[in-house]
Amino acid sequence: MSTAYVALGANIGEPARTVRAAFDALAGLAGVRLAAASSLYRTAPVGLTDQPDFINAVACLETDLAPEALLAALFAVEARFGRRRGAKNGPRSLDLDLLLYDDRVLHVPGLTLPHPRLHLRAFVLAPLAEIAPGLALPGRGTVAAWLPAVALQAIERL
Ligand code: PH2
Ligand code: MG
Ligand code: MG
Repeated sequence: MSTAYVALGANIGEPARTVRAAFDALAGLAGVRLAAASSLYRTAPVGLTDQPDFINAVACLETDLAPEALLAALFAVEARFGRRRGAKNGPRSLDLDLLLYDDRVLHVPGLTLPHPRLHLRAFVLAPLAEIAPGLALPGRGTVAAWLPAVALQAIERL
């Protein structure tokens, strides 16, 4: 069994409802157990700022799927929730990003582990710190240690 962390994000439709339903969808995947779910957070959009606020959260999964198979399963859940691939960083009905998979460091087309921007984004770090503050980011220290670096990003726990 491996441990993976997944970021959930949505800002189209009813995002809070979508993120809650997405936790259930993750729990229902074959070969996956939902080990922990963070609170939901309302977060200001990062990157493309002219779009609605996001609802973000993080899930801890225990899985016997390999990273690529888990990523494919995440894409299938996104599609089930009506995800269309539009503008980079633009609005989305549901985004599921694989953040970490054990302490794997991986660079293959379409998948980089750890997620290359996770330590720079409050909308990922705050929910991750809620469920795994002492977790080590391969090569970068703990989740909790990175939190002060993103303290100015607007984010509210629901
Ligand atoms: N996702 C992005 C780009 N910007 N901003 C917030 N607040 N939350 C997100 O999930 C998000 C974002 C690209 O996936
Ligand atoms: Mg994303
Ligand atoms: Mg994504």
